[in-house]
Amino acid sequence: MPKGKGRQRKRIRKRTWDASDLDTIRRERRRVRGRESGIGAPVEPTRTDLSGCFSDVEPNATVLSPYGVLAFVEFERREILCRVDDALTDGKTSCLAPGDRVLLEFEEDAESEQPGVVRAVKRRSTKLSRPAIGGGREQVFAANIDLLVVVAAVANPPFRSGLVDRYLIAAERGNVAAALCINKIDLLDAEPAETATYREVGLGVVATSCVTGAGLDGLRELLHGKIGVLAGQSGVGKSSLINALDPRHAIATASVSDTTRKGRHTTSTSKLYHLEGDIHIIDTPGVRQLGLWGVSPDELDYYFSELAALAPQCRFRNCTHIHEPDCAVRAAVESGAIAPARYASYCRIRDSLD
Ligand SMILES: Nc1nc2c(ncn2[C@@H]2O[C@H](COP(=O)(O)OP(=O)(O)O)[C@@H](O)[C@H]2O)c(=O)[nH]1
Ligand SMILES: [Mg+2]
Ligand SMILES: [Zn+2]
Repeated sequence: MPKGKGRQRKRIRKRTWDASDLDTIRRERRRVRGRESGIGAPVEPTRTDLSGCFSDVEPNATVLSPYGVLAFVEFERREILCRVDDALTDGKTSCLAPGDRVLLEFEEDAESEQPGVVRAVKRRSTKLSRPAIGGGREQVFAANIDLLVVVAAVANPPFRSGLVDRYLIAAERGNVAAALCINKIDLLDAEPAETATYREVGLGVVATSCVTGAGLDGLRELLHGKIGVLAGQSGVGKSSLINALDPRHAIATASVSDTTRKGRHTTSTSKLYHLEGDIHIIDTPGVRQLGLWGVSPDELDYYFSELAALAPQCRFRNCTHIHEPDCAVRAAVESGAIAPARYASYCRIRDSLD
Protein backbone atom coordinates (compact mmCIF):
# COMPACT_ATOMS: atom_id res chain seq x y z
CA MET A 1 0.00 0.00 0.00
CA PRO A 2 2.68 2.63 0.84
CA LYS A 3 4.14 2.24 -2.66
CA GLY A 4 0.78 2.78 -4.38
CA LYS A 5 0.03 5.70 -2.15
CA GLY A 6 3.24 7.46 -3.10
CA ARG A 7 2.49 7.05 -6.76
CA GLN A 8 -0.99 8.40 -6.27
CA ARG A 9 0.28 11.45 -4.44
CA LYS A 10 2.73 12.30 -7.20
CA ARG A 11 -0.02 12.33 -9.76
CA ILE A 12 -1.88 15.06 -7.91
CA ARG A 13 -1.35 18.30 -9.68
CA LYS A 14 -2.65 21.47 -8.15
CA ARG A 15 -4.75 23.38 -10.62
CA THR A 16 -5.23 27.07 -10.65
CA TRP A 17 -8.75 28.12 -11.37
CA ASP A 18 -9.78 31.18 -13.29
CA ALA A 19 -13.16 32.76 -13.87
CA SER A 20 -13.91 30.77 -17.02
CA ASP A 21 -13.31 27.47 -15.20
CA LEU A 22 -15.71 28.52 -12.51
CA ASP A 23 -18.30 29.55 -15.10
CA THR A 24 -18.02 26.14 -16.74
CA ILE A 25 -18.49 24.46 -13.39
CA ARG A 26 -21.51 26.60 -12.56
CA ARG A 27 -23.05 25.88 -15.97
CA GLU A 28 -22.46 22.16 -15.55
CA ARG A 29 -23.95 22.25 -12.07
CA ARG A 30 -27.08 23.97 -13.34
CA ARG A 31 -27.33 21.51 -16.20
CA VAL A 32 -26.98 18.45 -13.97
CA ARG A 33 -29.27 19.79 -11.29
CA GLY A 34 -31.84 20.84 -13.86
CA ARG A 35 -31.87 17.32 -15.21
CA GLU A 36 -32.07 15.91 -11.72
CA SER A 37 -35.14 17.89 -10.73
CA GLY A 38 -36.87 17.12 -14.03
CA ILE A 39 -39.60 14.62 -14.71
CA GLY A 40 -37.32 11.68 -15.45
CA ALA A 41 -36.77 9.20 -12.64
CA PRO A 42 -33.46 9.55 -10.80
CA VAL A 43 -30.74 7.18 -11.89
CA GLU A 44 -31.23 4.06 -9.79
CA PRO A 45 -28.03 2.44 -8.68
CA THR A 46 -27.71 -1.26 -9.35
CA ARG A 47 -24.47 -2.21 -7.65
CA THR A 48 -25.07 -4.04 -4.41
CA ASP A 49 -21.68 -4.80 -2.93
CA LEU A 50 -19.61 -1.65 -2.62
CA SER A 51 -17.59 -2.68 0.41
CA GLY A 52 -14.46 -3.13 -1.71
CA CYS A 53 -14.45 0.57 -2.63
CA PHE A 54 -13.21 1.77 0.75
CA SER A 55 -9.59 1.99 1.84
CA ASP A 56 -7.22 3.71 4.26
CA VAL A 57 -6.38 6.40 1.73
CA GLU A 58 -5.34 9.85 2.91
CA PRO A 59 -8.14 12.12 1.70
CA ASN A 60 -7.86 15.66 0.34
CA ALA A 61 -11.50 16.39 -0.46
CA THR A 62 -15.05 15.85 0.83
CA VAL A 63 -18.04 14.67 -1.17
CA LEU A 64 -20.97 17.08 -1.15
CA SER A 65 -23.35 15.25 -3.38
CA PRO A 66 -22.86 12.27 -5.65
CA TYR A 67 -24.60 12.26 -8.99
CA GLY A 68 -24.38 9.08 -11.02
CA VAL A 69 -20.75 8.62 -12.03
CA LEU A 70 -20.07 12.28 -11.22
CA ALA A 71 -19.90 14.01 -7.85
CA PHE A 72 -19.83 17.50 -6.45
CA VAL A 73 -16.80 17.59 -4.19
CA GLU A 74 -15.33 20.21 -1.88
CA PHE A 75 -11.62 20.70 -2.51
CA GLU A 76 -9.74 23.49 -0.73
CA ARG A 77 -13.07 25.12 0.11
CA ARG A 78 -14.18 25.17 -3.51
CA GLU A 79 -17.01 23.15 -4.95
CA ILE A 80 -15.95 21.13 -7.99
CA LEU A 81 -17.86 18.76 -10.24
CA CYS A 82 -15.71 15.65 -10.72
CA ARG A 83 -15.72 12.32 -12.40
CA VAL A 84 -15.56 9.22 -10.21
CA ASP A 85 -12.97 6.56 -11.06
CA ASP A 86 -14.50 3.52 -12.79
CA ALA A 87 -13.22 1.33 -9.96
CA LEU A 88 -15.68 3.12 -7.63
CA THR A 89 -18.72 2.85 -9.89
CA ASP A 90 -20.79 0.24 -11.62
CA GLY A 91 -21.04 2.37 -14.71
CA LYS A 92 -24.23 4.06 -13.56
CA THR A 93 -23.63 5.07 -9.99
CA SER A 94 -20.77 5.37 -7.52
CA CYS A 95 -20.28 4.22 -3.96
CA LEU A 96 -20.01 7.83 -2.76
CA ALA A 97 -22.21 9.53 -0.16
CA PRO A 98 -22.27 13.12 1.14
CA GLY A 99 -19.50 13.47 3.71
CA ASP A 100 -17.28 10.79 2.22
CA ARG A 101 -13.58 11.72 2.47
CA VAL A 102 -11.91 11.10 -0.86
CA LEU A 103 -8.66 11.39 -2.75
CA LEU A 104 -9.14 13.82 -5.62
CA GLU A 105 -6.68 14.02 -8.51
CA PHE A 106 -6.56 16.23 -11.57
CA GLU A 107 -5.98 14.80 -15.01
CA GLU A 108 -3.37 16.36 -17.23
CA ASP A 109 -5.68 16.28 -20.24
CA ALA A 110 -6.79 19.88 -20.60
CA GLU A 111 -9.64 18.87 -22.93
CA SER A 112 -11.31 16.82 -20.25
CA GLU A 113 -14.72 18.18 -19.23
CA GLN A 114 -14.23 17.11 -15.63
CA PRO A 115 -10.49 17.22 -14.96
CA GLY A 116 -11.02 16.28 -11.30
CA VAL A 117 -11.27 12.55 -10.65
CA VAL A 118 -12.18 10.87 -7.37
CA ARG A 119 -9.67 8.01 -7.13
CA ALA A 120 -10.25 6.52 -3.69
CA VAL A 121 -12.62 6.69 -0.70
CA LYS A 122 -11.62 6.52 2.92
CA ARG A 123 -13.36 3.96 5.10
CA ARG A 124 -16.33 5.58 6.86
CA SER A 125 -16.27 6.16 10.60
CA THR A 126 -20.03 6.72 10.87
CA LYS A 127 -22.98 6.79 8.52
CA LEU A 128 -26.68 7.50 8.25
CA SER A 129 -28.56 5.17 5.90
CA ARG A 130 -31.98 4.35 4.62
CA PRO A 131 -33.26 1.92 2.01
CA ALA A 132 -32.75 3.25 -1.52
CA ILE A 133 -35.79 3.98 -3.66
CA GLY A 134 -37.22 0.60 -4.58
CA GLY A 135 -35.67 -0.99 -1.46
CA GLY A 136 -33.24 -3.87 -1.41
CA ARG A 137 -30.17 -1.68 -1.14
CA GLU A 138 -28.65 0.65 1.42
CA GLN A 139 -28.44 4.34 0.62
CA VAL A 140 -26.02 6.26 2.80
CA PHE A 141 -27.23 9.86 3.00
CA ALA A 142 -24.42 11.16 5.21
CA ALA A 143 -21.02 9.73 6.10
CA ASN A 144 -18.33 10.51 8.68
CA ILE A 145 -20.47 12.83 10.76
CA ASP A 146 -20.01 13.45 14.47
CA LEU A 147 -23.52 14.52 15.41
CA LEU A 148 -27.01 14.19 14.02
CA VAL A 149 -29.28 17.00 15.11
CA VAL A 150 -32.84 15.96 14.46
CA VAL A 151 -34.81 19.13 13.88
CA ALA A 152 -38.54 19.25 14.59
CA ALA A 153 -40.92 22.15 15.06
CA VAL A 154 -43.43 22.60 17.87
CA ALA A 155 -45.94 23.59 15.21
CA ASN A 156 -46.17 24.42 11.53
CA PRO A 157 -45.41 21.63 10.66
CA PRO A 158 -46.62 19.77 13.79
CA PHE A 159 -44.16 17.69 15.86
CA ARG A 160 -44.02 14.10 14.57
CA SER A 161 -42.53 11.64 17.06
CA GLY A 162 -42.46 8.91 14.45
CA LEU A 163 -40.04 10.73 12.18
CA VAL A 164 -37.86 11.89 15.08
CA ASP A 165 -37.63 8.32 16.39
CA ARG A 166 -36.76 6.99 12.95
CA TYR A 167 -33.86 9.42 12.71
CA LEU A 168 -32.68 8.43 16.19
CA ILE A 169 -32.71 4.77 15.17
CA ALA A 170 -30.74 5.52 11.99
CA ALA A 171 -28.17 7.40 14.10
CA GLU A 172 -27.80 4.56 16.59
CA ARG A 173 -27.38 2.04 13.78
CA GLY A 174 -24.75 4.14 12.04
CA ASN A 175 -22.74 4.90 15.19
CA VAL A 176 -23.67 8.59 15.11
CA ALA A 177 -24.31 10.60 18.30
CA ALA A 178 -27.69 12.33 18.22
CA ALA A 179 -29.49 15.29 19.73
CA LEU A 180 -32.91 16.84 19.24
CA CYS A 181 -33.55 20.44 18.31
CA ILE A 182 -37.12 21.56 18.89
CA ASN A 183 -37.50 24.72 16.84
CA LYS A 184 -40.12 27.48 16.52
CA ILE A 185 -40.70 27.64 20.28
CA ASP A 186 -41.77 31.26 19.74
CA LEU A 187 -45.07 29.77 18.53
CA LEU A 188 -45.78 28.33 22.01
CA ASP A 189 -46.20 29.98 25.41
CA ALA A 190 -44.93 27.03 27.42
CA GLU A 191 -42.06 24.58 27.09
CA PRO A 192 -43.15 21.88 24.62
CA ALA A 193 -43.99 18.54 26.25
CA GLU A 194 -41.62 16.71 23.89
CA THR A 195 -38.63 18.40 25.53
CA ALA A 196 -39.19 16.44 28.75
CA THR A 197 -40.11 13.21 26.94
CA TYR A 198 -36.85 13.08 25.04
CA ARG A 199 -34.67 14.34 27.89
CA GLU A 200 -36.05 11.51 30.01
CA VAL A 201 -34.85 8.92 27.48
CA GLY A 202 -31.37 10.37 27.75
CA LEU A 203 -31.23 12.55 24.65
CA GLY A 204 -29.69 16.04 24.52
CA VAL A 205 -32.49 18.46 23.68
CA VAL A 206 -32.30 22.14 22.72
CA ALA A 207 -35.38 24.27 22.26
CA THR A 208 -34.75 27.03 19.75
CA SER A 209 -36.31 29.91 17.92
CA CYS A 210 -34.87 31.60 14.88
CA VAL A 211 -37.24 34.47 15.57
CA THR A 212 -36.22 35.27 19.17
CA GLY A 213 -32.77 33.68 19.09
CA ALA A 214 -33.64 31.46 22.07
CA GLY A 215 -31.53 28.32 22.43
CA LEU A 216 -29.11 29.17 19.62
CA ASP A 217 -26.15 29.32 22.00
CA GLY A 218 -27.01 25.83 23.22
CA LEU A 219 -27.17 24.57 19.66
CA ARG A 220 -23.84 26.24 18.87
CA GLU A 221 -22.28 24.51 21.86
CA LEU A 222 -23.59 21.11 20.75
CA LEU A 223 -22.15 21.55 17.27
CA HIS A 224 -18.85 23.20 18.17
CA GLY A 225 -15.84 21.43 16.64
CA LYS A 226 -18.00 18.90 14.84
CA ILE A 227 -19.31 17.88 11.49
CA GLY A 228 -23.04 17.76 12.07
CA VAL A 229 -26.13 17.00 10.09
CA LEU A 230 -29.38 18.85 10.52
CA ALA A 231 -32.13 16.49 9.47
CA GLY A 232 -35.89 16.56 9.62
CA GLN A 233 -39.05 17.29 7.77
CA SER A 234 -38.97 20.13 5.33
CA GLY A 235 -40.26 23.40 6.75
CA VAL A 236 -39.08 22.84 10.34
CA GLY A 237 -36.39 25.51 9.97
CA LYS A 238 -33.12 23.73 9.16
CA SER A 239 -31.92 26.37 6.70
CA SER A 240 -33.09 29.16 9.00
CA LEU A 241 -31.07 27.64 11.86
CA ILE A 242 -27.93 27.51 9.72
CA ASN A 243 -28.43 31.16 8.85
CA ALA A 244 -29.14 32.07 12.46
CA LEU A 245 -26.00 30.26 13.68
CA ASP A 246 -23.84 32.28 11.33
CA PRO A 247 -25.26 35.52 9.95
CA ARG A 248 -22.50 35.63 7.33
CA HIS A 249 -24.26 32.75 5.69
CA ALA A 250 -27.57 34.54 5.53
CA ILE A 251 -25.91 36.99 3.17
CA ALA A 252 -24.09 34.35 1.19
CA THR A 253 -26.98 31.94 0.76
CA ALA A 254 -30.17 34.02 0.80
CA SER A 255 -30.54 34.45 -2.96
CA VAL A 256 -29.24 30.96 -3.71
CA SER A 257 -31.66 29.21 -1.38
CA ASP A 258 -34.54 31.31 -2.68
CA THR A 259 -33.92 30.45 -6.29
CA THR A 260 -33.11 26.79 -5.74
CA ARG A 261 -35.44 25.96 -2.86
CA LYS A 262 -37.94 24.21 -5.08
CA GLY A 263 -35.32 22.12 -6.78
CA ARG A 264 -33.49 21.24 -3.61
CA HIS A 265 -36.53 19.73 -2.00
CA THR A 266 -37.12 17.40 -4.92
CA THR A 267 -33.51 16.31 -5.36
CA SER A 268 -30.99 14.49 -3.26
CA THR A 269 -28.54 17.38 -3.21
CA SER A 270 -26.68 18.02 0.02
CA LYS A 271 -24.51 20.98 0.94
CA LEU A 272 -21.68 21.50 3.39
CA TYR A 273 -21.59 24.73 5.37
CA HIS A 274 -18.62 25.98 7.35
CA LEU A 275 -19.93 28.25 10.08
CA GLU A 276 -18.12 30.44 12.57
CA GLY A 277 -17.23 28.71 15.83
CA ASP A 278 -15.71 25.68 14.08
CA ILE A 279 -19.10 24.31 13.10
CA HIS A 280 -19.49 22.26 9.94
CA ILE A 281 -22.92 21.25 8.79
CA ILE A 282 -24.19 19.00 6.07
CA ASP A 283 -27.63 20.22 5.06
CA THR A 284 -29.65 17.29 3.75
CA PRO A 285 -32.89 17.66 1.82
CA GLY A 286 -35.99 17.37 4.02
CA VAL A 287 -37.81 14.07 4.00
CA ARG A 288 -41.42 13.21 4.69
CA GLN A 289 -40.72 9.63 5.72
CA LEU A 290 -37.49 7.90 6.63
CA GLY A 291 -37.26 4.20 5.86
CA LEU A 292 -35.06 2.13 8.17
CA TRP A 293 -32.23 0.07 6.78
CA GLY A 294 -31.14 -3.14 8.45
CA VAL A 295 -33.52 -3.01 11.43
CA SER A 296 -35.58 -6.13 12.09
CA PRO A 297 -38.93 -5.94 13.95
CA ASP A 298 -37.63 -8.16 16.76
CA GLU A 299 -34.77 -5.85 17.63
CA LEU A 300 -36.76 -2.63 17.35
CA ASP A 301 -37.28 -2.32 21.11
CA TYR A 302 -33.51 -2.15 21.54
CA TYR A 303 -33.59 1.29 19.88
CA PHE A 304 -36.16 2.65 22.35
CA SER A 305 -34.04 2.76 25.48
CA GLU A 306 -37.00 3.03 27.88
CA LEU A 307 -38.61 -0.04 26.27
CA ALA A 308 -35.36 -1.98 26.17
CA ALA A 309 -34.89 -1.37 29.90
CA LEU A 310 -38.23 -3.02 30.71
CA ALA A 311 -38.30 -5.79 28.10
CA PRO A 312 -36.47 -8.31 30.33
CA GLN A 313 -39.41 -8.06 32.77
CA CYS A 314 -41.99 -9.14 30.18
CA ARG A 315 -43.33 -12.68 30.64
CA PHE A 316 -42.20 -13.77 27.18
CA ARG A 317 -38.61 -13.37 26.10
CA ASN A 318 -39.71 -12.56 22.55
CA CYS A 319 -42.51 -10.22 23.66
CA THR A 320 -43.51 -7.75 20.92
CA HIS A 321 -45.02 -5.45 23.59
CA ILE A 322 -48.15 -5.19 21.49
CA HIS A 323 -50.56 -8.00 22.46
CA GLU A 324 -48.89 -10.36 24.97
CA PRO A 325 -50.12 -10.79 28.56
CA ASP A 326 -47.87 -9.64 31.42
CA CYS A 327 -46.01 -7.16 29.25
CA ALA A 328 -43.91 -4.81 31.38
CA VAL A 329 -43.76 -2.26 28.58
CA ARG A 330 -47.52 -1.93 28.20
CA ALA A 331 -47.88 -1.77 31.97
CA ALA A 332 -45.46 1.16 31.97
CA VAL A 333 -47.40 2.89 29.20
CA GLU A 334 -50.60 2.48 31.23
CA SER A 335 -48.99 3.81 34.41
CA GLY A 336 -47.58 6.80 32.51
CA ALA A 337 -43.93 5.79 32.97
CA ILE A 338 -43.47 5.50 29.20
CA ALA A 339 -44.65 8.40 27.03
CA PRO A 340 -47.66 7.36 24.94
CA ALA A 341 -46.23 9.13 21.87
CA ARG A 342 -43.05 7.05 22.02
CA TYR A 343 -44.99 3.81 22.45
CA ALA A 344 -47.34 4.71 19.60
CA SER A 345 -44.33 5.45 17.43
CA TYR A 346 -42.77 2.07 18.38
CA CYS A 347 -45.98 0.29 17.36
CA ARG A 348 -46.24 2.15 14.05
CA ILE A 349 -42.60 1.56 13.15
CA ARG A 350 -42.87 -2.11 14.09
CA ASP A 351 -45.94 -2.43 11.94
CA SER A 352 -44.08 -0.89 9.00
CA LEU A 353 -41.17 -3.32 9.43
CA ASP A 354 -43.33 -6.47 9.45
N1 LIG B 1 -42.04 31.19 13.86
C1 LIG B 1 -40.91 30.63 13.43
N2 LIG B 1 -40.73 30.37 12.10
C2 LIG B 1 -39.56 29.83 11.71
C3 LIG B 1 -38.53 29.50 12.63
N3 LIG B 1 -37.52 28.95 11.95
C4 LIG B 1 -37.89 28.92 10.65
N4 LIG B 1 -39.12 29.46 10.50
C5 LIG B 1 -39.88 29.58 9.23
O1 LIG B 1 -40.25 28.28 8.78
C6 LIG B 1 -40.23 28.22 7.35
C7 LIG B 1 -39.34 27.07 6.89
O2 LIG B 1 -38.00 27.33 7.24
P1 LIG B 1 -36.74 26.65 6.50
O3 LIG B 1 -35.54 27.14 7.20
O4 LIG B 1 -36.81 26.87 5.03
O5 LIG B 1 -37.03 25.10 6.80
P2 LIG B 1 -36.26 23.82 6.23
O6 LIG B 1 -37.12 23.31 5.12
O7 LIG B 1 -36.23 22.85 7.36
O8 LIG B 1 -34.91 24.24 5.78
C8 LIG B 1 -39.73 29.58 6.89
O9 LIG B 1 -40.84 30.34 6.51
C9 LIG B 1 -39.06 30.16 8.10
O10 LIG B 1 -39.09 31.57 8.13
C10 LIG B 1 -38.75 29.82 14.03
O11 LIG B 1 -37.92 29.56 14.90
N5 LIG B 1 -39.95 30.36 14.35
MG1 LIG C 1 -33.90 23.94 3.93
ZN1 LIG D 1 -43.51 -6.76 26.46
